[in-house]
Amino acid sequence: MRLCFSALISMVVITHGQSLGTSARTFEIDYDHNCYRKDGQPFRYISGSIHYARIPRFYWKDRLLKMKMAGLDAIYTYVPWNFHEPKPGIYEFSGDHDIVSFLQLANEIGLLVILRAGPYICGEWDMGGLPAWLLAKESIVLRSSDTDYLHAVDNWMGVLLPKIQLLLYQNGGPVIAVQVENEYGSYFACDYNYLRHLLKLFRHHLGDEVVLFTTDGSGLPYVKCGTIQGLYTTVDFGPGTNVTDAFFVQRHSEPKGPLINSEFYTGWLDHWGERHSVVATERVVSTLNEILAHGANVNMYMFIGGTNFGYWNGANTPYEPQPTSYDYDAPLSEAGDLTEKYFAIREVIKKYKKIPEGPVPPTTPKYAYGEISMEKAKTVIEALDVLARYGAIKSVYPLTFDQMKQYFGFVLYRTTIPKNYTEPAPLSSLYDGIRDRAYVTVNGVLQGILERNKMHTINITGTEGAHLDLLVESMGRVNFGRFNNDFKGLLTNLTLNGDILANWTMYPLDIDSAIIGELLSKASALKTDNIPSPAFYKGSLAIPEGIPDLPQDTFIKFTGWTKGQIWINGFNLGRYWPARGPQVTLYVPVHILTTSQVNNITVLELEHSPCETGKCVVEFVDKPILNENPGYVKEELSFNKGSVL
Ligand code: NDJ
Repeated sequence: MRLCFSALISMVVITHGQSLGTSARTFEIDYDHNCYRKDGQPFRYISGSIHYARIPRFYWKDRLLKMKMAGLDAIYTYVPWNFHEPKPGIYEFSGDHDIVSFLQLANEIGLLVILRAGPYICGEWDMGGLPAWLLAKESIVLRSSDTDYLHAVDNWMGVLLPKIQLLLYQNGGPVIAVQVENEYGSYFACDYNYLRHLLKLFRHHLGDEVVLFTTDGSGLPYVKCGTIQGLYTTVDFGPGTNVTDAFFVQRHSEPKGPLINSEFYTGWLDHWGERHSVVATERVVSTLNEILAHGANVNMYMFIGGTNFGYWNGANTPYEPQPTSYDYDAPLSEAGDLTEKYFAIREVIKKYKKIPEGPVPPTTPKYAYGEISMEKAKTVIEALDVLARYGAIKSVYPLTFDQMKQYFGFVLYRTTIPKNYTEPAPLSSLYDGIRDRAYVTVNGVLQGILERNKMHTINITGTEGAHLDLLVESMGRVNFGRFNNDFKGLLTNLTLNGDILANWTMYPLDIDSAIIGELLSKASALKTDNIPSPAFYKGSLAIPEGIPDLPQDTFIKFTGWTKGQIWINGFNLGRYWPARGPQVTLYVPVHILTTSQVNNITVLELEHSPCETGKCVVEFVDKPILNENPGYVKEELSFNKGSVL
């Protein structure tokens, strides 16, 4: 198998004989020498994955420079469709969503780009990057020739790809190759017409030159359904894999051309309630060395994982949502810190190519601002008038989030208790219909929690006519496998003591706008004392001006809190769930902090805060804790023994 290296020697010979210089920028596959060619020269890339949607724009340059200084030639990055088209025809390409600026920055730093354009991307991202509004058609078959799905894909790619076309390598940009779909061979549909449609669509917008490729697991069944003629097959595999066997699978589909591992796993993903995944550096560098010795192209997934800010995390099935941190035990930590894995990988790369001289950008300093007192502001129910900015929707039986065009976060579902239940009565969700967690209150007092795939029945008491409220939370949509069409909310009826509950009033909540608009204090209802109920807590962090090194990055720790969401100065940092782990701190990037005024902290605690009984504080610390794992324990809900009669 003649590879790039032997081509390199022959190229040196030719160089003496004739001028090879071509001014045109070209990037192509050389099937004769089984390698890429860049500007006519043999070329092999060593790449790392970074997802711009998981790194604040403030830090893009810092992370990309660290990747460059590790010796990387290129980066792989995903384009999450739902990050850019929140509603049909509404596009977001500014600020942290400014993909063009991100790619231009990579170009300026001297990093080439392999763009994973989707439309589906997996990536532990909500619904694998597909927008939830596709589910308005309940029968839609995602990732197929479904005409409504393809219509939406055509529209989206008609907006995205013209931007990318201008950034192709041959047009002066950094984009040397574009991935179509993602591990399609792992999906049940195996719809070649869908792939043919995408190939034609991508060629229409990007032209005939750019390298288009697919990525699939390194198994024959995967490459069978994952690719078609006209899309170059690449594979993915992690440390400890037999490299020869893995590339044999690629060769089954591509007898000639460069060997490419598009996802060499440097770590692995986490799920709430499981131990934090770590992969030993020695295992990573040993297989990396083998891959490079094969003369193959490689992309390290992830080189930096970053953060699932807001509600952006995905989930796997059986339903297991991923946490806010996407640290991935990657060479650069979630906060961009240089790790021993980073330097070990850099040493391996040095064996195969010259790496840039000069300083590696340092790990940014982290500061422990200490404990900040929090105070209960309002319960969700007390703030309903400012949270449900579009009012209420009434229906005999519950509607899903998707039917109400609510794509993330929370909906309050309200009905009344139909008769007196002085003894605990079972409140049940039929057929695992809770998507994904429901915080059940009677007249505002927390009774218990129903949870997808874990807790389908709880006992409640209440008087006839009392408010029975379920605050339903989407914990992230399935990003891998056939259950990608992950509808949210109450998908089935609820029964109380066996009788179906009817006549629901639903309040889709726009919490982020209420917090950004500082509306919580304007909510009409008076706040109650500390009864257990989903509630907002407020605090403020003052960072003095004039201190040379302040502010700095930090991590927020939730000792005594249970589960919820946190905003600082209106920025949604993500979910916290120390009661389940493994992460018990959240990364706070410095750019959301200020010294010019107090930093407003808003916490939505869905279960129990320490304020009910103890120290009502959150703490800013200078080190992350991502591996404390109390695991999943059936919550013994002591307070629902009480009576709300
Ligand atoms: O292409 C996928 C990538 O986006 C391949 N992966 C990666 C895991 O980090 C990531 O999702 C896999 N995902 S294999 C499925 C995991 C099922 C538990």
